[in-house]
Amino acid sequence: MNRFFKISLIATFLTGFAILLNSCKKEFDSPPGPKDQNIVANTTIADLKALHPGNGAYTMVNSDIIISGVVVANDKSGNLYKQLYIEDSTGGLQILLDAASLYGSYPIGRRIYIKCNGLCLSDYNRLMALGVKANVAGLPSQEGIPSALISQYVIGGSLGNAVTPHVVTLNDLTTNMQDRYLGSLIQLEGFYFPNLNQTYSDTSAYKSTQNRDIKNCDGQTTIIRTSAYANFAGQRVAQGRGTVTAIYTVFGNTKQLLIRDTGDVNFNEPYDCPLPPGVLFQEDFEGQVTPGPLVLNNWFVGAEAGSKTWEARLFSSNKYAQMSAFSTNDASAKAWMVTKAINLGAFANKTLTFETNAGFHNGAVLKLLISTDYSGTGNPWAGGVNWTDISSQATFSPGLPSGYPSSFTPSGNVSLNSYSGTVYIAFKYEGADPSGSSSDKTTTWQVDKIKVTGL
Ligand SMILES: [Ca+2]
Ligand SMILES: [Ca+2]
Repeated sequence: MNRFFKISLIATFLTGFAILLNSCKKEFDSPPGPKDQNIVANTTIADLKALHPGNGAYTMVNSDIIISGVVVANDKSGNLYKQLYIEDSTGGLQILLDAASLYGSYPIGRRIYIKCNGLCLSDYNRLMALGVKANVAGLPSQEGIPSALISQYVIGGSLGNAVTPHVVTLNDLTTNMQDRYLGSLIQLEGFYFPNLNQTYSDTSAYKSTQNRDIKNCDGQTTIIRTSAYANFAGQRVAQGRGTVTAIYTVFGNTKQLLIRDTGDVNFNEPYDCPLPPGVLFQEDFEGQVTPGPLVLNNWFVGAEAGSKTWEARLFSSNKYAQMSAFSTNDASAKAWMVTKAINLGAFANKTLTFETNAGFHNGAVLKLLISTDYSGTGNPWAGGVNWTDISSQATFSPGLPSGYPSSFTPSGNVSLNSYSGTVYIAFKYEGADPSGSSSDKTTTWQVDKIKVTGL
């Protein structure tokens, strides 16, 4: 072994030892990644936001304000573009940065410091952001901090800081521009998508941003707003009920939630809301998108004859199911709307109620049917499925030959005491629109507030 080789062997050994020591030290002494810089925030996010009066003004920061916050949302999924949301213990704020793939430098959980002197606060329909003031086509505009200047204003700190959403109710969120939760990561519990048959955003070439209603079992509704450029835009919305984590934003007086990706939608509980005591089934159609097809889990809606069937409609802030053969030119119109399975249990007194309204009444019939042997799927008119006509037990709208009665007609109590176990209730429309009008039976029948109780 020559001298040179011996030295290099020792050097290799020492280097290896040093690396070993170094990695041990890292493991025990400091978390991975960069440390917080030698910089101290002197202003809270809430105090910075309080400088901005609103109304789309451009509020220049002219003093050495430094804020610090942890990244709670970035552009990783594409739902946000050229922006971050950061939070400290007082509030959240949208930060505009004129650069793409920000998530590489600013992952969720990274602390950042922002030297605000020279930056500009403004709001877009009351959602506040921090950026720069620019002139676009001769008009003032708030824009992202130019990418070449980002390092002058934004200082990256430690990674892996805890990001915990604020668990709130919809009533906790106001559209006041200084609302503590605006721009912050919040979590709402007990929500679901009333229309399950949709994607998170636009999948067409137009790529328009889309609002999707979510609803809770108290009947409150809010919006999840998603860019068509989000990588989950084409995914079908979550099919259950549960918690949603999101950045709380506003557009004027409208509350809007921005999810970071579909991992923020934990709708893992059963879809249907728990029913009040004594209620075995109820449907008021308020979750429907109108006008449009009825979208109801495990119901059957379809035409036995003719081209039309029951659909969702809205009038005077009330949604309901509607069927009319008017203007179909169908010689026969038979349309079924069958509920999902209703378990009558062992109650002694079981009662069905509903409401109807009949417009332009010229003889089309609405029948109320019940079955104990329908399977819950497939054509309810198929051979072997038995339906009992219990229409005579209910009161139906008297209808008007022209226009509509001023209100729905309650059915009265329809006793289901002779039934037990699982039943299906069907509303069957029977009409016709043959050539000419003398034999038309094209009444518009509307059904709402179907309810079965057991006591
Ligand atoms: Ca209704
Ligand atoms: Ca006709």
